[in-house]
Amino acid sequence: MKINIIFIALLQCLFLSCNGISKNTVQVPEQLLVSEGFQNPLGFYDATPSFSWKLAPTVKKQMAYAIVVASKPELLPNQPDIWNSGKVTSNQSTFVKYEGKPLKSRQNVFWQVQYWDENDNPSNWSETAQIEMGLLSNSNWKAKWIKIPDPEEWNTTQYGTRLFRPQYLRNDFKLDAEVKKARLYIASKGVFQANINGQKIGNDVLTPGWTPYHKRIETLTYDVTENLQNDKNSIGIILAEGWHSGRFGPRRRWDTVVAPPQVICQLEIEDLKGNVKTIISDKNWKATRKGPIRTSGLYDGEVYDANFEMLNWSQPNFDDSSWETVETEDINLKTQLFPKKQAPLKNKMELQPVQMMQQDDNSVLFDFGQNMVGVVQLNMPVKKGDTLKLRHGEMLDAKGELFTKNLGSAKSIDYYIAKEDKIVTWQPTFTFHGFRYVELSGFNSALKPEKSWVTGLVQYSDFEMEGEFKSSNSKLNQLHSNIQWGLRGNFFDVPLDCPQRSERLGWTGDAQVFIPTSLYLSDTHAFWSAWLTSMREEQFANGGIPVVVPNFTGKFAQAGWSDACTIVPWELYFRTGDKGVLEDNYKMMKRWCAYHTSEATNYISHMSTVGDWLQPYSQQKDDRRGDTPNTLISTVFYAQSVKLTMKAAEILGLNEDKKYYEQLLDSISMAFENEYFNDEGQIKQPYTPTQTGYLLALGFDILSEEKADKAIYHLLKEIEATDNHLRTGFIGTPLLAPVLDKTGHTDKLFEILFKETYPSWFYSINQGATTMWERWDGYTHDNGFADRALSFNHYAYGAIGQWMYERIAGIAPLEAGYKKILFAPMPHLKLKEGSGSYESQYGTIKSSWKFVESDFVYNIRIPPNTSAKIKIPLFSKNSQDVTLNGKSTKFGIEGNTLILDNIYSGSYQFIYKNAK
Ligand code: RAM
Repeated sequence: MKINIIFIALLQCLFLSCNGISKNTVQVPEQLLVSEGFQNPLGFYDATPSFSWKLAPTVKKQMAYAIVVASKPELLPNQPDIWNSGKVTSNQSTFVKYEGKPLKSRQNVFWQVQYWDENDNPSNWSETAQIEMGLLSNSNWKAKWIKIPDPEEWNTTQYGTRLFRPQYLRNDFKLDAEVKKARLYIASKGVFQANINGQKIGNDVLTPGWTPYHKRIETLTYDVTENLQNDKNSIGIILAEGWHSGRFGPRRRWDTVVAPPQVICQLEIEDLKGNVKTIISDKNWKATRKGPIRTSGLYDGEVYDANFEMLNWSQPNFDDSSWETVETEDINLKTQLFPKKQAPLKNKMELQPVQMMQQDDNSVLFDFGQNMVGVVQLNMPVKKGDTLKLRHGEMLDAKGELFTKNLGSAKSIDYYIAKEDKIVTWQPTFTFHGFRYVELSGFNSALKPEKSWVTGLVQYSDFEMEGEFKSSNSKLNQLHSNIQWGLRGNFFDVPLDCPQRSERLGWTGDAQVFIPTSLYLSDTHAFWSAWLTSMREEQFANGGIPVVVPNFTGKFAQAGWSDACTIVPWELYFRTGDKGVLEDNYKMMKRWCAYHTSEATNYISHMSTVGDWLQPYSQQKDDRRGDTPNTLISTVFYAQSVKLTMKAAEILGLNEDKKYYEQLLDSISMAFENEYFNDEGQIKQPYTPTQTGYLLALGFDILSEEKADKAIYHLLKEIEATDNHLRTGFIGTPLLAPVLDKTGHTDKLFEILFKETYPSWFYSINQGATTMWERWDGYTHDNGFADRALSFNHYAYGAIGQWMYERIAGIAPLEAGYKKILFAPMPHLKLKEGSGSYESQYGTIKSSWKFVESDFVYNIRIPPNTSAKIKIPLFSKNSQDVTLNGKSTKFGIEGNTLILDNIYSGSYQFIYKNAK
């Protein structure tokens, strides 16, 4: 036996050394990312990127790192000609700033990283990652904007607005040398799809996306090396309205004078000898409006007529002599062309219908079982002359027919007109819809419809949905799923309020309440950061921030909404640890605070506000506005914006600023307390006391401790007066959980959260919600549809997700970016188990608990290079009842919790005997 063991050990030894692995070798860093989470980006935007990597799960801590950057992979790691950080003693493994010369347009660099673990043992160098820059300056563009000449008279839509028929633009060129590398740089005012030699370029949709076009238009970069061929080549672009032209946004729904779409592109082709040939959009291009996509708009849908198909139109040898010569326009220096700062929209998932209901001979209704956003792909037999019609809707009416009233003026109808008998596979290209049901009509009545005819293509910005949440309560799990779908449906290049009606705008208020939840659910760092760029560009000269970004509403700011400009940067920094977010946005935050000050008298703000939007049972004339006094709301947000700017100043080391904001915050808080609260901690006359009024004051910590203690009592009274139901709208609802939790009233919170009656989260679920709704009672089985505010995909009330992760699962950041994690689950008797997982910058964080008979079993996972504080409820006074990984451990006690602090990476199990 002994001999055997020795023999096996010998073998193992041999095996390990053969592979060059010795016991002490530290595993290499993995998942090398730059800036806001980009992996080997092509066409990158950031000339001074930051670097992040993950350590192997077995490592506790990083003691030091080294980064090398070179112009060629073969120079790594020993001859980095671009930048060498040297060995830096630091535990920082995320967002380490590059300190070499700013990277230039088109520059291609390669990098590696190495780290030293807690015993100062070095890892090997990582694999090589790379960055290729896009075109960073307008001066890099030789191309011109092109478009088809305007018609003598515009066709119009039924609303009298100009109809910009999709343009097909093409150009032929010749190559006489073998291609080494080719890049297509492209952008549009409108949305485009590019093709080379008959092949579609890229698999993204509605590019380039949506920014304040008058300031900045995003450019995409594609590697098209493989698409080119010797001799004759052809490039073709389809260009449609998108967000830029046509019917979009409140004013433009009816506006007639909007500029037509334009496109610009530059194809740079390097041959084996290093010669570069550049094909640009210019006067040599030809264009037509007579292509198969007859019309396409974001609100109204797309009409595709196959009779207009132009075989091989983006291939060489196509006869374009009947096409028009394009009009060109020079680049306007005011409008910046800049690489896209986030991943584009993509088809991210496919849904099959769960049910099919034939309505008559040639009309059938499909139910995808899930309210979703994107388009329907058809895969079905067609006969020449068929006009297939796809109508989209989120709900069915009492007769079981498609309900479309809530779409406003958005038609959301797609058509496919067949030119021959065949099996067609088709989907619209330049539109999107919010729907659960689709009605298909116009097919040959001899056919028996099949579910396989339609597939729902779910589209959203290309990020991963990594967060996981589970509990023993199925409605809570459904709520989590609804919140996820709210995110999928509305994170559509910018954070939208809703994806279906004739609105679909980047409402700031909705965004600021939802950002923490969104970051639990998904890797949306770059998404948010890109949106903040647009927000900075939209800031008014007086420091005001519009209520929607990009701005479509006009030149005014509103408290609680425009404050997104301080809340979003702060949350994004705190949850990712990326200081760059604060650096980029600090100036905007400061200017916003100054604007707030200009709207205040004696520290009480008179800035207008949307109010506690859609508070149930509002007594106001416009009942979408809640009862909480406007100036109370505005002053609270004034204080909150000042506080976050103060915190940002502290992180950025701006001490003078920090002091200034500290004092300002004190003055606002004092004025606020005097103005709105009496000695008993009650909202005083003539102001109307509301749940939201108390929640804002307590949630943002504006009251003195003494008043806050008293105010809780009045908040509870307000809640009891409504039979423990919420009476809060968009800005009050997100604060219910944090306030009741931090003041120790979790029983009350669970009661509100688990309510089945109106208004509550579960109430909408009981009415069939598969997404978050704009109103809790948007539809009810008893009364049908509400009168207005009828979006069935509005993520704002999904803000409760943050608390579900923090306290039901038990995962929260204690230090920025989860460098230190707080595990503090709150097992409530309404639940038997709860668990969650979060993909942090350092690796996966897991927390899961359950009751096993009378024991409380709790498992956590702490990723490398972080530490954690663990709080477990003190079920019995006897902390001896708890074991950690099978051994008894010494815990501290804080109030009603057992505490274990400064725990490093690894997996741990706690068992608490006799917890129930
Ligand atoms: C609505 C939007 C949005 C809300 C504003 C005030 O039209 O849907 O959700 O923030 O108004």
